[in-house]
Amino acid sequence: SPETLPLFKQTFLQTLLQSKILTFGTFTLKSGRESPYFFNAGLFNTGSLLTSLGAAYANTIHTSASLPPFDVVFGPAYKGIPLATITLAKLYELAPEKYAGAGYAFDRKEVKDHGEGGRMVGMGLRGKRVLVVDDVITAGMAIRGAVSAIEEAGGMVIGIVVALDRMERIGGVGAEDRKGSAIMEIKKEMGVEVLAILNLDELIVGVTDEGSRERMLEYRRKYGAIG
Ligand code: OMP
Repeated sequence: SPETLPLFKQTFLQTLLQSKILTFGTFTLKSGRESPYFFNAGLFNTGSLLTSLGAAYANTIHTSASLPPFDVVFGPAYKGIPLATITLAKLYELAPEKYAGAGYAFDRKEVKDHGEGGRMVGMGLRGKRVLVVDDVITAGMAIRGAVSAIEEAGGMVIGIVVALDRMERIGGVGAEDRKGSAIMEIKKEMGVEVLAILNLDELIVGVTDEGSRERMLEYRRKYGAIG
């Protein structure tokens, strides 16, 4: 039942359902898979929703026992930019002493050739431990790009936090050769911690509509990561 989830996850899930950020139906993903549910982070477009989202990221980060210390919260352009800023502001509210010195940064899509120039905005990354904040990881392409940009700027990625881990096997519609998820591969390959506010298993626990839950279970049997 939903009551087995930590309170902040229950609250977050209720917000997702009420605002239709999490919706049920038939959706074609980037991978070509037909998913019975979709998470649309673009709908966090009010002050109230943005505040709940920031609180959920901040709680996930602050209560993690495995995430190493960090100096900068980084959000990849464009969707990661409001995520990084609201998350750092909410972390500061949770524990002002702990996060007083932490900064935020983001990248530009195009390199600026005038004024202060460069690709990065916000706290400098050189020699800093960086936590990346993003929305959804499916195949992990967007995240890999962000990690290279941070390393080029002299930063060291220590972790990644996303709103939703779909826990899917890597590949397209017929990819039965791979067993792990993008998040599992990123953890192994890059040696960084990857956290999610919610994952598919938790969504399934929290979704009370029988039909939607049944279709999510079926989807998990078909495309769920193993291991
Ligand atoms: P990767 O860059 O391949 O990891 O895919 C992440 C992207 O998938 C997101 O930035 C979205 O464009 C898209 N997406 C969602 O936003 N929500 C979902 O529930 C599923 C997807 C998706 O297409 O897999």
